[in-house]
Amino acid sequence: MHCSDGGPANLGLFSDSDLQQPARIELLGPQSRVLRGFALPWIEALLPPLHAVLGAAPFRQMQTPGGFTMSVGLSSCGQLGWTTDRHGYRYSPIDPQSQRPWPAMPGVFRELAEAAAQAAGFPGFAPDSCLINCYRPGAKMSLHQDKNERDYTAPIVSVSLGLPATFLFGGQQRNGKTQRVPLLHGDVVVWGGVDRLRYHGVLALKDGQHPLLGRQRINLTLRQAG
Ligand code: MD6
Ligand code: FE
Repeated sequence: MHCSDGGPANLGLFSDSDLQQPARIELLGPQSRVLRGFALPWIEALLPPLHAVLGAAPFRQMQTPGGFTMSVGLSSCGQLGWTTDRHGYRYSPIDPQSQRPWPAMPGVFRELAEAAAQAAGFPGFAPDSCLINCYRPGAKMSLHQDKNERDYTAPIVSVSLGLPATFLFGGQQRNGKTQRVPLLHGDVVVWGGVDRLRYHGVLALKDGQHPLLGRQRINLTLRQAG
C-alpha cells in the first residue's frame, strides 16, 4: 500500500480477503462444486507456511498395500496425516518417516478451506487433516474413493496449485462414466453429501513450467478425518 496512490486511505479496516472476486462456481454434481480461482487471493499467504510444512515433513513416495510405489509424492499436516504402506491405508497422528507428529496445520489453510466449504454450501467445516500431493510430469492418481475418514458428513476441500491437471470425476462405482475437469492454479473443488464417495482421479500430469511453482502441481486436500 502506497500513501501516494490517490485512492482512499486504507486505515486497516480492510484486508486482502475483502478483495475476493465473486467465485465462478461450476457444478460437478448435486453437492460438488469447482470454485474457479477461489484460492488466488490466499496464495501469497499460503506458500510460506506450505514451504515450512514441507521442510518438516518432506514429500515421499509411499507404497500401496498392493506393493506399488505411488507416482505422487505425499505429505500431510494437521492432527492426522494420511499414509499408505504394505499394511493398508490409514490416518495417523505420527509421520512414519520422522516418527514425530505431523506439522501443525497453518491457520491460513484452515481459513481458506472453511471459506471455500461455506461458499459451496457446507458451513462450519473444521478440517483436522491436510493431505499434500506433489505431481511431477507423468505422475497420476488412479480412480479411488476417499473413505478412510471416520465419518462422511463433512465435505472434502481440494486446492490446486501450480501446473494444470485433468481431474476425473466418476460415479459411485469404479466402472461408471467419468467427467474430465481441467483444474488450474487457484481452483478449489469442494464435495460432500451425496457426492462424498464418488470415484475420482487425476490423469498423468503434462510437462510445463509454472511461474510460482515450477515443474509441478501441488494439491492440498483438507478433511475432517478424526
Ligand atoms: C488431486 N485429489 O486433485 C487428488 N480427493 O490431486 C483427490 O484425490 C481428492 O481433489 C478427495 C476430494 C478432493 C480431491
Ligand atoms: Fe481423493
